[in-house]
Amino acid sequence: MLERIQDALQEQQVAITEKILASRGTSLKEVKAKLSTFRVEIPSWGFGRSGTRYATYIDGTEAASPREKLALAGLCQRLTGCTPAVALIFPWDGDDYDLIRKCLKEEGLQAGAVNPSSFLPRPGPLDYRLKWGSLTNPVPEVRRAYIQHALDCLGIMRYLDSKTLTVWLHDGTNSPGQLSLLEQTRLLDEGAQPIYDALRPHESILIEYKFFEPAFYATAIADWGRSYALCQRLGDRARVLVDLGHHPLGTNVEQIVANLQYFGKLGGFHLNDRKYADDDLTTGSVDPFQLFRIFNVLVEAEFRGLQKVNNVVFMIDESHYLKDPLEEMLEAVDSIQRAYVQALAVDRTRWADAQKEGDAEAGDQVLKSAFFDTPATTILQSARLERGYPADPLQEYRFKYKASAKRLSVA
Ligand code: PSV
Ligand code: MN
Repeated sequence: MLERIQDALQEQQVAITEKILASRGTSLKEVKAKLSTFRVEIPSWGFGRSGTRYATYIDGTEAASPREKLALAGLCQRLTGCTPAVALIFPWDGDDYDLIRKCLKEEGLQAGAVNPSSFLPRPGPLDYRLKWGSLTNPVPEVRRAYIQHALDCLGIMRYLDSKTLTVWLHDGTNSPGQLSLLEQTRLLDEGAQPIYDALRPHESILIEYKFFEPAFYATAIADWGRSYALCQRLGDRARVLVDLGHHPLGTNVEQIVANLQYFGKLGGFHLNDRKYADDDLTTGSVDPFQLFRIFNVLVEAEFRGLQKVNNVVFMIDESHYLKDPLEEMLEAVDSIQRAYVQALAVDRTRWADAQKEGDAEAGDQVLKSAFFDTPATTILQSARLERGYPADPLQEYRFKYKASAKRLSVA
């Protein structure tokens, strides 16, 4: 009886949703078709436990090894159907590339972007001297060793069948006397060239920027302008990577996205949320409206023929300090899909008319109505069920899988 009522209710919700979407110039079929090809890469490091400089609280829900991380990534894909690729970072993910390849295969996953780590000290020339940077390190031996590490990562990429190298450099200075700013920028451009030159035609490099941390005076790639200039100089296969947490507070991130798309240089995203700095919080947990505004630009760019949404690499870059990492990942994926659905439901004709008429109020109402009034939950649930995935992946995980998982006490 209860089931019949639920089915009838769902039918009614779907019928209302069809009407709402039709009134906005689209349809449930179109939105579901877009959703079915939409993919988000999940990071291996996002399944571990992160901490602050005060403590790291291990509670048994985090993965401790590359194998465990990939097992959770596999479960994430089985629950969502939209996270088939895992971004990897070396040497954080170890050096057993055979094991990684085997685990990916066993879990039905692909390798996503490969990140050479510039910041992690290790035996050899990339030791404590990395504190002076990688490509912009004043010591030539360290610079050469980092370039070699990036080239080794290209080799790993090929071995794992990935096509994207993502580069973030922790390089920068903490005081004006540490390194000439002109020297810093010269070393950056010169050092990046041999890495770019080693790419094969079907491979690409995405270059991330961040305005501070760990450098507090002058980060080498501090903003999208510097990343853009570097990519422009390197060539077509270099594009900018926008990490949502890497801007000063108040920055209009969606405008950066629009500019990069207009100039053909948007490569992808590291999705997360933030309140104060590079907080790496769950995507959409603090400011889902910003996420929607970004997706609104992405959908419009596709509409204008500038860049297809599926040509952008969406990656999650979060660090999980409190919650169960897989739960946070599922929450993030849901928020990202939701923002995409809301953006697909923007009435583009009405918005264009409002702009032409100089009616900012009407324009804002179009966007707000897409954000607040789109029945995103109904759309997402019916799209997931249709593809054979659980309607609510987070609840499915909680009640089907997690109940039997072991929990350690807080260490
Ligand atoms: C730097 O803060 C960063 O965003 C880069 O993408 C790193 O690779 C990643 O975080 C490590 O968590
Ligand atoms: Mn990042």
